[in-house]
Amino acid sequence: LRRETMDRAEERLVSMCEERARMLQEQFGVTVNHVHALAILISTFHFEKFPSAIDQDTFAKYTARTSFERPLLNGVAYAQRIFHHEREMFENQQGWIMKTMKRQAAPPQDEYAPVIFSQDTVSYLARIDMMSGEEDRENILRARATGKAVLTNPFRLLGSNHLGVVLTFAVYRPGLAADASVEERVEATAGYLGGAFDVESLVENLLSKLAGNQDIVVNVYDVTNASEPMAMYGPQSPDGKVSLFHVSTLDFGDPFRAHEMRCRLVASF
Ligand code: WA2
Repeated sequence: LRRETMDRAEERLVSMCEERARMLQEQFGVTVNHVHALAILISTFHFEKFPSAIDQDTFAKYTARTSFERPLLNGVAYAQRIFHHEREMFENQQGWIMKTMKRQAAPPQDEYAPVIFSQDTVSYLARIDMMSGEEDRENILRARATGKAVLTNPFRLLGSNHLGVVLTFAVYRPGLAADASVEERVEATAGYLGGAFDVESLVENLLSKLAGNQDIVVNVYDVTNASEPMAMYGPQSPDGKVSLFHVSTLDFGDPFRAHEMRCRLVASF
């Protein structure tokens, strides 16, 4: 009888964990696809039209109206690639000076990525050189070399201080071949479109709507380095005795990274 109870509980845990993992992966996927389409929108209406058909107001309006397509992002922004020799002219044209993530004047660098368009929900990103943050900088370099969606480590986001990950797509100048080399991609890079998955609050909101939510404890980890899993979501320390445990793999669309969901059943059964 005891064996049977355990078997049934285990079955329930596996199905609840798989349901949550598939739902989270699905929402990640649709969000990544929509940000990809936004990157193409920028290249089409900002770079292939003269003068550009996008300014801060149109970007803010369009991204607010389409935010339902990106349920796990707290907002999107576009950062323009600026070389050091262009900086003075750029700042004069914009009428503002770029700043670092720590809100200081940006020190001289070979190149910069100041945010020129932002959704109102992340207006605090405006004017910030995204290359001044370690995680964002790594994402920018990998995004433009690959032409694919890239994700950062989990880290504390600007604004909310919530645990999350940043998604970045490179925006290329028109005419880049589909089979372009890394050098050609870097050369043709015009800017970066991205946003942050606020995992701490938006995943919580997603999971809280599911039946049986009180009976299961969910953690999500970045396990890119298998020996050093990085916490991405969920309570820090396991509470109480762990009787049943299940791991579901997650695919968030960045082949460089690996993620997994770890579930524990907590209710008495
Ligand atoms: N977006 C939102 N919150 C953040 C953040 C970010 N990056 N970085 C730290 N907190 C404009 O890669 C280009 C968005 C980065 C895109």
